[in-house]
Amino acid sequence: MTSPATPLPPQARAARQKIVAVMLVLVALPIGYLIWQAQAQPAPLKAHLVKIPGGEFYMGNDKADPGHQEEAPQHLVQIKPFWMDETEVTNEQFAQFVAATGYVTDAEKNLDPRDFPNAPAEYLKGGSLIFKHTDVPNPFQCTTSNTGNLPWWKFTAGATWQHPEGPGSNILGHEKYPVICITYKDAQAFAKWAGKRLPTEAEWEFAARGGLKNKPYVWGDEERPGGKIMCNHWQGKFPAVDTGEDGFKNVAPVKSFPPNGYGLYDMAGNVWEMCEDWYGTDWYAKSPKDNPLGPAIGHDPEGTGFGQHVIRGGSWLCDEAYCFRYRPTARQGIDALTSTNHVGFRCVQDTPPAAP
Ligand SMILES: [Ca+2]
Ligand SMILES: [Ca+2]
Repeated sequence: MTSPATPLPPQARAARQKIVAVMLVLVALPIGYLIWQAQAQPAPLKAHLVKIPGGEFYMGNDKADPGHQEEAPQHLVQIKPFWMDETEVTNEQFAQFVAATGYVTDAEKNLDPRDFPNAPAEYLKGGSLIFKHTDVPNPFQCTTSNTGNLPWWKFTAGATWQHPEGPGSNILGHEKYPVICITYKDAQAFAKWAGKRLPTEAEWEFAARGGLKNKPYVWGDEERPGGKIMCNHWQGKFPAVDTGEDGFKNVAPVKSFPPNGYGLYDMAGNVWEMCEDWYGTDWYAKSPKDNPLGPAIGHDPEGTGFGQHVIRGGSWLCDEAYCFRYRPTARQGIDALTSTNHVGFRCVQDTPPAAP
C-alpha cells in the first residue's frame, strides 16, 4: 500500500505552477507558428514527378498514312534528362494554383470586341468548345487544325475548368480528373507557379515511348494486347456513338489505365497534352538533333494570326477507325485562344524534385 503524497509548501506549489506555465508557452509558441505558417503559405503542389533519363531516339514516323504526313520524316533526336509529372495535371492540382494565386482562366473571361471587331457577339463570351455527339458525316476526318468548323464542336458560353460541360455542370467528385477547358496561356501560368514548364514536343515523345524503341504504341506493338484496351479513347461510330468499351465515355480519372515503361500514366489518350513548341506541319524535315524546339512561328491554317502550339497523345475522342491519334508519334496543333474539353497538359522540370 502506498502512502499519500506529502502536501507541498505554498512556495513550492507557486514555483511549480510557474514552471508549468513557462513550459506551456514554450510548447504553444512553435505550434502556433506552424499553424500560422500553414495558413500563410499554400500547401506544396501534390504532384509526383518521374525521372526521364534522356538519350537518343528516332522521333516521328515514316509509316504515317497520307493524311498524317506531319509525323514524317522520322529523325534522330538527342534529349537531355528531365523530370515529368506522372499524370496529366488534375482538377485538384489546378484548384491549388487558383486558390494560391486568384488566377482567372481565359475561358472565364469575355473577349474584348475591339480585338475581334468581326466576331459575332456570342463568340466573345467566355467559354470553351465542347464536344457534342452528332449523326452527321465526318467531313474532315481527323484534322482539327480547323477545330472550330467541325460539326461536333459547339462553342459553349460558361464552359470553364470548374464547369467543363457548361453552366450547371461542376467538378465535384472529379478531383482526380485532368483539368480541361483551359488555354495554352493558362497551362503556362500554372507551370510557372509550380516552378516547372511545359515539355518540348521532343521531350514529350521521348517520355511517351517509355524506353521502347520504334513501337507504334506507348505500350508496345499491338493495339489491344491480349484483347485489352490500353488507354481511354473512343470505341464505336465517331462522332455518333461511343460504346465506352474501355469503361469511359468521356474523360477518365488519371491513372485509370496502366503506366508506360517510365511510370507515366495516360501518355496515350484521355486528354491531349500541350507542349511548349509552336506547331509546324513540315518541321521534322529541318528540326535540329539536340533538344529541338519547334519552329519560330506556329502553323496558322485559318489565318487568325495567333498560330498553333503542339498537342500530343490523343484523347478520349480519338477513334481507332480514322482518328487513331493515341499513338506516340501523333501530333497536331491548337491555337492559343482555344479551350476545349479534350485538351489538358502536364509539366516537366530540369532539376530533381525536392524531397517530400
Ligand atoms: Ca473511352
Ligand atoms: Ca494524355
